[in-house]
Amino acid sequence: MNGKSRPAGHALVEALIAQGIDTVFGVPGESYLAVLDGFHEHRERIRFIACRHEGGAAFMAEAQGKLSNWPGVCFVTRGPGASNAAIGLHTAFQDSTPMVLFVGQVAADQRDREAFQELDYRQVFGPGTLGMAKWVGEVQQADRLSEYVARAFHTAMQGRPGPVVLVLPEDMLTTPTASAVLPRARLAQPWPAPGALRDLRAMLLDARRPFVIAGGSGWTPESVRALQRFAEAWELPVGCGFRFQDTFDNRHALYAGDVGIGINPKLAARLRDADLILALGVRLGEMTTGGYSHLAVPRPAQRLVHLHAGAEELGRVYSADLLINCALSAAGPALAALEPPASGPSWGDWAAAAHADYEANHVAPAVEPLDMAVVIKTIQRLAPEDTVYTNGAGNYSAWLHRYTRYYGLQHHGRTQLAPTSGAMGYGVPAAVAAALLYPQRTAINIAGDGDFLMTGQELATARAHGARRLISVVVDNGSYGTIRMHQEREYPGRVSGSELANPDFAALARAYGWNGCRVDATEQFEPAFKDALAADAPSLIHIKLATDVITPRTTISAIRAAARKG
Ligand SMILES: Cc1ncc(C[n+]2csc(CCOP(=O)(O)OP(=O)(O)O)c2C)c(N)n1
Repeated sequence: MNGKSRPAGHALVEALIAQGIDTVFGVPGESYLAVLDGFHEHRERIRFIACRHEGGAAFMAEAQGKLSNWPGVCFVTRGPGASNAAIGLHTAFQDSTPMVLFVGQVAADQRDREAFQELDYRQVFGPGTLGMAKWVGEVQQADRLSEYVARAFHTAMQGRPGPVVLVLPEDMLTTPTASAVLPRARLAQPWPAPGALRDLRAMLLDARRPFVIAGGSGWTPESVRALQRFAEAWELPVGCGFRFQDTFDNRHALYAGDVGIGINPKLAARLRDADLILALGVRLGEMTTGGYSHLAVPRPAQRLVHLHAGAEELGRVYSADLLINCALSAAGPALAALEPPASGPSWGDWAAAAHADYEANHVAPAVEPLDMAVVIKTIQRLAPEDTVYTNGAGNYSAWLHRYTRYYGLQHHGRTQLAPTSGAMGYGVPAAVAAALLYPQRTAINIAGDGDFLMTGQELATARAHGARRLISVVVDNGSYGTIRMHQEREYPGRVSGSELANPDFAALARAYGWNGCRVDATEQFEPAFKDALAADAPSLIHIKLATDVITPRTTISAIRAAARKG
């Protein structure tokens, strides 16, 4: 106890400030008025960004977690608010993003009656390895609030990072407490066992075609710098895991491409041909392993070293030859300490060929009248180096993933906000969060027409809170194109449920106080984008793309023709 009594709702805000949080995202509810009052009390030190939908708020907090490498924080009300927020929790779980979701709860004397908006959060949100949260806690006593908040931050960060849910009964929040807040969470950093590093060195010396897949959540700039030194010393080709493309510098001569959806077929072949895979920080999920095909499951043909921050991830799916439990902040320095052989490894040609394949994949065939490869390359040519790129789910993201050269996170921290969970609607709120949290940086969202309208209401949040360097590029093909593509493969010509009738997105943006314009041909894009970069307000560029232009590699008509033949 520190002697100063205040409502627990205020103590909660003080506890967040102690954890280093200066911005939270949420939608208010009558269930946590005492906390909202705490935000008012401490408004000089922490801000509550009121969003337009809890899905948007939860995505923003998830993006905050990715960008800051520290838990993002979201507040939502009981049942309906919590239900809306579920998509952000699921994304944080699949993406291993640290996040704390605070949820209102009915007062203790109303519990278990299915009182108004009552929900059993422990049942709904997990925990479990296939759940939505690492831990669901309920603060029953005001005096124990700081204990719970501290545990929430530790749990979200340690091991494999992820989301935590803290449930706040209404009567607890108004109860006075004199308990002191706890200091900012200090994290335990597991380092690899010395024997493991010796074994890794021996395996590297034995290998003829080694390959590194780097990614996952928790890398720090220093650690990635050291990872690069390790790769250079051993001449190792490096690929980045699905939607962790910003881990290793894509401009580096050892970079081999992204190991995700729409993978360069030559890279997929190279992975299968490798004799040693170092999986560093990635959990080797379905998208990074090409549906568990580049690495056969559970026992890959290649020798496998799996390094991960969460001990529970190791050996969970793959039977690896060497398991290393190591925080990603420690992984780079640990690997950089491995002494390369005196005569130098002899994989230079293998690594150079991997990089040449990546470069060749960057060359795009011309497409008329709207060339998405040119659009993406123009964006990166003109945007500042530390721009944060965001997207949700949809085929449009294939161009972004293929043609953007992400800088390694040693340069500007994370620059890619993209859901490995494949959640549509992620990109707009993620970009809004980036623009509000880092106003000196530019945030650029690329969205599909389907994707955009799932969370487009957050344009209002951006405007309300003064976002400026924020651009959304909506790729409108009049279709839930990804689903259309799958339909044409499985049921050629039988289009069902995947067509969209769209609003005028530019006009919609203007209604929200954004700039808005439309682009129908490639040459119109550059001037429109320059205007958006120079503008003092957020801008939306509405791009019209033919439905047929479905991926950087093929068209709907080609898929349909092939499916009819086959
Ligand atoms: C929240 C959510 N709902 C549904 C899906 C299934 N889904 C994946 S991609 C997609 C279509 C995306 O359409 P659009 O944003 O227009 O992009 P396109 O594929 O046309 O480029 C759908 C419906 C999903 N991934 N997430």
